[in-house]
Amino acid sequence: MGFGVDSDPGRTFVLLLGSGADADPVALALADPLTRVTTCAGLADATRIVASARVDVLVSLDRFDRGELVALARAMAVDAPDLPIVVLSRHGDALTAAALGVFRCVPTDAPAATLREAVVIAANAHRLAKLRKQAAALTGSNPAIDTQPVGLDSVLDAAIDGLWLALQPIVRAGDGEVFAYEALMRTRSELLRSPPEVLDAAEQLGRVWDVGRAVRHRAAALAHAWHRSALLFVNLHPADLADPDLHDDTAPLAGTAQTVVYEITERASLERVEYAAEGVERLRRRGIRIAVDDLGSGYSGLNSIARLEPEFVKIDMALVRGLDTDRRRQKLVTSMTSVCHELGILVVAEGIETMGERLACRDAGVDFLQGYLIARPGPPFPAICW
Ligand code: G
Ligand code: MN
Repeated sequence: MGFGVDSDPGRTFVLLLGSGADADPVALALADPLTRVTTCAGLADATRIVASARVDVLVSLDRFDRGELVALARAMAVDAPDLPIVVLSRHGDALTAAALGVFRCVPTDAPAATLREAVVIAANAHRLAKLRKQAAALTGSNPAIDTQPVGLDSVLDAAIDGLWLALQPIVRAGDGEVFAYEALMRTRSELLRSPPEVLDAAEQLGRVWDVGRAVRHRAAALAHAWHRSALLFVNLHPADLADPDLHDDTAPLAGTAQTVVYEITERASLERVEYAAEGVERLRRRGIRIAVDDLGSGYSGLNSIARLEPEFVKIDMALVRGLDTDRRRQKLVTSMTSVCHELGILVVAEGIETMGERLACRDAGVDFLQGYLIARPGPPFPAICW
């Protein structure tokens, strides 16, 4: 097997990273009359081949060293920004792909057809990128956007730039009146689509504060235009509690303490976050209220309630799901709610999708309801639909 020249437009040249043998099972699975596969073992070989021969798609085997893959992805982002990298990974998730700035991740145990399909899509993307460059040259427009390195930092920058807040109403269980809206992070980014993907990327880069600041900046713009009595619930990452900007009197949202409730999730361990309790205390001194989010999602029981003494708790949708048909869940939610009430804490049930769940929440004594049944998150201000 070997590499051809550009006069072979119908063919796809794949460089398989992490394999010393052309008889590698993955190489055999990929090769067909139109797909040429060449193998190479390490970073140095890969860089040399990419520089000297035609390569349309890089495929990295699970055993290709992760550190070398990161180094290669960084180098390719500069030297060959249009060259797609497909990564075989035990955790074939979009996040890994975005984090490495690679084109796509395929789970190691996926069928061969899935990998072949990813390679075909990658090869087409590569063709398209080349054609767009030719078109740009032809029309005299500037193709700079295609040639910028796509490191994780710039992926995150783009996600933060395109960040917006969807609102989801929280209504009173008794009369269905809007009590508050939760601001939910959304992004227009292609690579980091969901909030957890944005936050995971930010965590990897040590840039969680940048995301939190952007969220609060957008939330402040909303809060200042607020002509409603409703409260605004804003999600905090535990690390945000140590951000000086959160506590700065001149920072966004600082002037709207009475309107804002910060949600702190139960999912993360607060013990690992230095200054968490102190951070909450500082917020409270400024009159900001706290909600413990995702209660019952599995992590720390009632511990965070004791530590944070929140004004609200939000019962996780995993507990709400099927509440009307599951006696154990009903007992649990009823007991949780009554303990919270004894502590002076108001209870929100989130993720309500059916009328049965809504009625069961009311029967359990829950104070406020949130979920698709009532309204999906949307641009300000989504209408209630029940
Ligand atoms: O962790 P937190 O509770 O802040 O996350 C809320 C997430 O749940 C948001 O992304 C929101 O879009 C989603 N969500 C809101 N209401 C519902 C619902 O009724 N069903 C489901 N499945 N998801 C919901
Ligand atoms: Mn939340």
